[in-house]
Amino acid sequence: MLQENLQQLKNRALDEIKKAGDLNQLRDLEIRYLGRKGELTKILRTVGELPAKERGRAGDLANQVKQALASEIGRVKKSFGEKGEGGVGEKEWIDVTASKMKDGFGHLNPVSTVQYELEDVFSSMGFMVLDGPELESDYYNFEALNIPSWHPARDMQDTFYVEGENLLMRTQTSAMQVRAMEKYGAPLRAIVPGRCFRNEATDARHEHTFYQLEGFMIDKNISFANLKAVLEVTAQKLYGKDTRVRLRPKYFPFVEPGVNGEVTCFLCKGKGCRLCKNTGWLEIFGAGMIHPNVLRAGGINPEKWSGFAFGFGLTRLAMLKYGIDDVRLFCGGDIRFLGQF
Ligand code: FA5
Repeated sequence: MLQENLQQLKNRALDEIKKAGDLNQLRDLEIRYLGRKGELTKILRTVGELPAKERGRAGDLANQVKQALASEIGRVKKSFGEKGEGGVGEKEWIDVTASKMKDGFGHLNPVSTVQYELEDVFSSMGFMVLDGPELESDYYNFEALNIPSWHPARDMQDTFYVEGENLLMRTQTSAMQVRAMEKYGAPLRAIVPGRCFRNEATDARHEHTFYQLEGFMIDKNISFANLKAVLEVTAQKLYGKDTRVRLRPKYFPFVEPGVNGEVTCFLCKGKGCRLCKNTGWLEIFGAGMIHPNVLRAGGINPEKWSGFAFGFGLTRLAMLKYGIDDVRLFCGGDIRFLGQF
């Protein structure tokens, strides 16, 4: 009797497995026959109630049926493409011809693009590229640069101070001059791109956070002519070979003499336009011969060595290059602004 029941159940189950149209139907069958409360499981449970001499054969048969059904369900599942958890199931598939989703790839910030261009130019002239701390000591940012605490020049570069620590957010990459001299001595050629901070009323040309690129060269017999030559090569690489450099006197306490550096306006080629306010020149850096006091602070003998230093407003260079008319856009966090470059 039990034998007959088992045989019938097996035939019925195999027939239904054959007819199953998808994985879900198969899983239902698996539960219906082999599950904890499944039909076959119920029969298996009754085996124990049979008289002892029938029990062995009935148990063997029930197990054979169980294995046959399990293996058939497994085989058909495979043919439906079930790959286990995390795999590609029967309803999932990969369309290799589909176009990729609209991408969200980023790109270099315009300031980085200009920075890397300048790094290439200066590396080709033997300058190291250095990095320095944004949280700087009063000493390296001011004192060592010939700007003692009483000096009026401090008023031009107010910043954010850490109370009681003698630390501040650096106002200029010039803060790396003495650090580099202490570490590398003379001769020395280095540039320092980096972020600077100032506490000042913001407007279209002034932000609390902006980028500069400092450079300095110290060697025997370095003169103003070397400064002009290096900056002219740089300007020509940036803006074309007809670009000229104009130097006009400007006071910075850490250079003597000091200058404001202008280059031929790349838009109008010097004729005068809106960008250069009809002067034909664009002011892009401050520079000068390193003051003897600064060389001394860096442990370098000014009787033996001389050098020049310059500082570009990197953010300003990016603004000029890409025609950006408001510096505040860089810190505005509006992705539509960056997406334009
Ligand atoms: C300096 O910072 C000097 N350290 C430059 C220097 C280096 C002179 C070496 C001599 C020798 P200045 O304060 O002018 O100089 O700033 C240099 C450039 O930084 C400016 O021309 C401008 O492009 C940029 N800059 C200064 N303040 C801001 C600001 N608040 N927002 C955006 N850019 C600024």
